[in-house]
Amino acid sequence: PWPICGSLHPHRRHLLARPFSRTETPQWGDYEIPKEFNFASDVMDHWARMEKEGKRDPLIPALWWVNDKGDEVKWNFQELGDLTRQAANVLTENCGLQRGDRLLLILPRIPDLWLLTVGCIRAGVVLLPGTIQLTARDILYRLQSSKAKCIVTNETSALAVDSVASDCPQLKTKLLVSEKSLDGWLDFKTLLKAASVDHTCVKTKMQEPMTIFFTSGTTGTPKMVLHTPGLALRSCLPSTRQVLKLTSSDISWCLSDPGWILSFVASVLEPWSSGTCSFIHQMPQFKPEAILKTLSRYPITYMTAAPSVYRMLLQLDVSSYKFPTLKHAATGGDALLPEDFEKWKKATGLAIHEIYGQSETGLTCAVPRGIKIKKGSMGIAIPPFDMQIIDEKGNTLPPGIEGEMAIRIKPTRPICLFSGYVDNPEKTSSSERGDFYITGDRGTIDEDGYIWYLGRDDDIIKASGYRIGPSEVENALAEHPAVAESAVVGSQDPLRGEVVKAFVVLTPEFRSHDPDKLAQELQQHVKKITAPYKYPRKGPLCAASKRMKVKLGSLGKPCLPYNVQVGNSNEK
Ligand code: BCO
Repeated sequence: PWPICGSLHPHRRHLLARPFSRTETPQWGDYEIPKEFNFASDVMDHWARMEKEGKRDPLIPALWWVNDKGDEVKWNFQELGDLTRQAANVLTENCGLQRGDRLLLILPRIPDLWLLTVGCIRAGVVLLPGTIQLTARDILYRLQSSKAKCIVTNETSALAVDSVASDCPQLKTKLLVSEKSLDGWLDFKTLLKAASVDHTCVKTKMQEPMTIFFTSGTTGTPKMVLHTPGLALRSCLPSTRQVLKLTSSDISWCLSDPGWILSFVASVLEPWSSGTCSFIHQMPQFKPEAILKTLSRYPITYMTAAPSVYRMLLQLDVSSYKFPTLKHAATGGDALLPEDFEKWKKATGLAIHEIYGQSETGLTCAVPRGIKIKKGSMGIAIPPFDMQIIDEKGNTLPPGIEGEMAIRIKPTRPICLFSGYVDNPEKTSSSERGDFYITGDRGTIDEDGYIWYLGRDDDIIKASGYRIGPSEVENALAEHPAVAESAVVGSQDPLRGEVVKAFVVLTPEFRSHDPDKLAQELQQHVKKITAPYKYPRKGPLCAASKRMKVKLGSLGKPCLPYNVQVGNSNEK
């Protein structure tokens, strides 16, 4: 048995109930750690057996993928079992990967991405997901810092990989997922067809690495967040199941990009641990109308998306669409505004349930289905996490007092919490204080155990559900000859929560340039240097060009509520 980390708040005790029968869902207790756990054999193969035994309808796909061209893929758990065993064989036999080797996976939302994800888990290959927005430079950094032996991508990102691969001596294999072939690249689709369906799944120990997510910090380059199979086991725990209450007849759509932990949790772990169908719509670009049409057209029962997605959907007339099967909406990645909750409820009749988590923590707090919703609160901590609000000395604070949101790690570190930042013990230990892992977020807790998020405790910018380190944008700007100095901050935005705002001091030779054009040039420059989602959407140059006269060299007008005056030291 796993010692309980902290006391369980009375409000959360009902979460320990076990409503599922052993025959239906694999069972582990909230505070039990098995010695070994492999999501592929313990969960995916379990559901394949349930299909064979007639306990899950094999006509309900486990993965249902569609795109804008009308293409469709439907695989049940038995088919996914064979295909992911084949994918595992491609990784070990064709790519020469061994247990513990690292693989960088950069693919759009195509079915192969899910095959390779489970293939890695079967083979014990450590998966490093990356968004398709990564530039050549981002890829270089990830390959070098992780020492990944294999990269898997499509033909678009393959060009970027080839431009940097010579600087990555540890990179042994490049695997292409495409209808075309490329010199120097193995062809995944051909190899998959030829691969055997027989594969012996690795018996993964609980402390072994499973996935690494890159996440931005307040300084420097993104950090590598290491997770063990505990992250996957977490989705099978009784209290976690109470959050979403998914069943094997649900169809769940997560709109997050596969590079992020939200997608890993909500399009792989959560649905498949419950035998639920994971639905994917691949869109070349984010189009709110297309999302509303998909929700109307397909029998989706459950959706998860960042608050900005809901906000963008709400810009349209949502009430003119009918979502006949949708029964649950969830959101994570950022705080949901109470007015968006109200608008969505008015338009669809459904509440939006908040989920709070980070790359380091996975699912941390949530508003489980059926509990009272307190608008503006991200819900209650989900066992085995014991979340508290602490002060700067690591003492827990009483209800209503603002402090840092922290997860208890002593006497026992929850197995589903990350095990540390790879090759960065200083950063790992600086994320701990006393008995707690500190999230970097500020908040309060109320008498019922509901957590109320107040904002970041550091410089990190939370824009559209992305976590952006200001220094990454400042470094990108610094490479443009027009930029003498810059400072990047988060700026409140009605659509995206926050957006990146850059204050730029121009070099003398650019001071006479057209500010509009220069602002656009700087934006394009950042999009090329680093993943485009980080580009500054606001800045004195950009904002000024629309609303006020630009006086080059001036800092602009004071921002309300500040009244900035210039005086000398003798003036009062
Ligand atoms: O604003 P622009 O149109 O000028 O630029 C956009 C894109 O068009 C552009 N872009 C995208 N891919 C590109 C590209 N440019 C060049 N090459 C490419 N390959 O770059 C800008 C990217 O901004 P964006 O990603 O915000 O795009 P967009 O279309 O505005 O999308 C809006 C959202 C809301 C769909 C998007 O921001 C989004 O998906 N947000 C959610 C992020 C998320 O899932 N976060 C969860 C993280 S995990 C976590 O927090 C733990 C929770 C448990």
